[in-house]
Amino acid sequence: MRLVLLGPPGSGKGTQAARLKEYLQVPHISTGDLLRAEVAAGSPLGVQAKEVMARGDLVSDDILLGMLESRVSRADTANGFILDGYPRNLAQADALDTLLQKIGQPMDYAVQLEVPTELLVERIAGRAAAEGRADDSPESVRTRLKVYDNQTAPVIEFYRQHGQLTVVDGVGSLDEVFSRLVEALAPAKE
Ligand code: B4P
Repeated sequence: MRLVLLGPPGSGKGTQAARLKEYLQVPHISTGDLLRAEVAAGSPLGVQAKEVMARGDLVSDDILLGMLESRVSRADTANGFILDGYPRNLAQADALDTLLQKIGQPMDYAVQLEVPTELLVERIAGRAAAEGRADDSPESVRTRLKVYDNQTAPVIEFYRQHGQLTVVDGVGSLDEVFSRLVEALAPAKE
């Protein structure tokens, strides 16, 4: 099962991917988590990414693709993976297509979590208070939402045109959203 989770910041991608990995028994690959690990380790890549992430902008496509290629080539992805946070623009969507063709593992699902903007802002404010993530400041959140509208929203259209898009309502409790995802993915689980 190869699944891409799409949606704006705060739509619940990371939250639901953490649950879906248990259900589908495939690894959860979050490009945000991979980048935050590089930042925490102080690697040259992390040093480059830190400022960009704190501003709420996208880290360069080359860095992301290199990171993704090396993660996807690990043995634990033999039965698939859940990709969270990638692709975030059309160039990344094309690069992912090429990568999956190269490894002979086509995409099964692109799932969009749909959540209204007011609720996104509310959820991220909640996380800012609880966890203090560097990119959850109001200014950075405004940038992330703008970047999403300008660069990531076209990716939704890309998957719609390829006939791979499934839209899931992301409003509700964690359990409610998870149940909808399970229902949407049920045919693939059988
Ligand atoms: P990410 O880590 O992907 O951050 P995100 O979009 O905010 O999503 P996340 O998964 O963390 O949050 P979620 O909605 O689950 O990216 C961070 C940065 O990394 C980017 O801005 C960029 O700089 C860089 N980056 C990552 N990938 C990149 C790429 N491909 N190319 C370039 N740059 C890249 O959760 C948010 C909050 O909502 C949580 O507190 C959660 O508890 C809450 N929540 C979720 N579901 C809820 C629900 N149903 N009800 C109530 N609260 C809920």
